[in-house]
Amino acid sequence: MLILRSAVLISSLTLVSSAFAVGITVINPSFEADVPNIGHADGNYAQGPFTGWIADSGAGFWAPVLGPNTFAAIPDGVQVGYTGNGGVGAMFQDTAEVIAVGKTYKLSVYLGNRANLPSYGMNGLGAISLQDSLGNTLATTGLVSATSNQFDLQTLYYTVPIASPSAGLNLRIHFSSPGGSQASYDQVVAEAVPEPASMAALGLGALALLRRRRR
Ligand SMILES: [Ca+2]
Repeated sequence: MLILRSAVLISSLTLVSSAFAVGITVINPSFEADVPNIGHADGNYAQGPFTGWIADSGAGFWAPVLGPNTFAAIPDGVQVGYTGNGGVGAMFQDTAEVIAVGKTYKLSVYLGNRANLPSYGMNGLGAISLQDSLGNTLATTGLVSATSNQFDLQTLYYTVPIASPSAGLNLRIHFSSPGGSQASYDQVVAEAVPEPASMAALGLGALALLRRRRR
């Protein structure tokens, strides 16, 4: 009987854990909201700020012509974001999430490596970061690149430590490429996930309930 109850408890906790992951709204997460206005054989593009994102002149979004020159496929829709176009490029979005001590944040995004970058003298490096709204980096992939001609999923976690100077500021999603690089991005997903401390508290609470029932 105890074994059965423990199994029920563990599966309940697993359910609680996934139910407690709270989505953080990302505006224009798939880069489909606007129409690119600069013509290019590999796919039209737009540079600078666009819906939901603050981008410098080395970043924006584009609509790749799928195939061996760009990508075999893209994760979602027909457009993707990009950073770097010869020079450095960066874009970011400040979410409505207020950074709180003890919370864990998860960011996932598909990173793309356009196949014909070497023919432009470029590589596919990009960095995916969680920052606070003052631009302090909380967590970063560092410079990474995807498999040529495709998008690979990148995932970042960050748990806010006690006495974090970022507490109370907004959570920022930040993408960048150094000079001589270009990276593409699609399907940005941000979540707050339960931290181990509160999961342990939930576990203790469930255990207390179980003990009371057994009496
Ligand atoms: Ca898209």
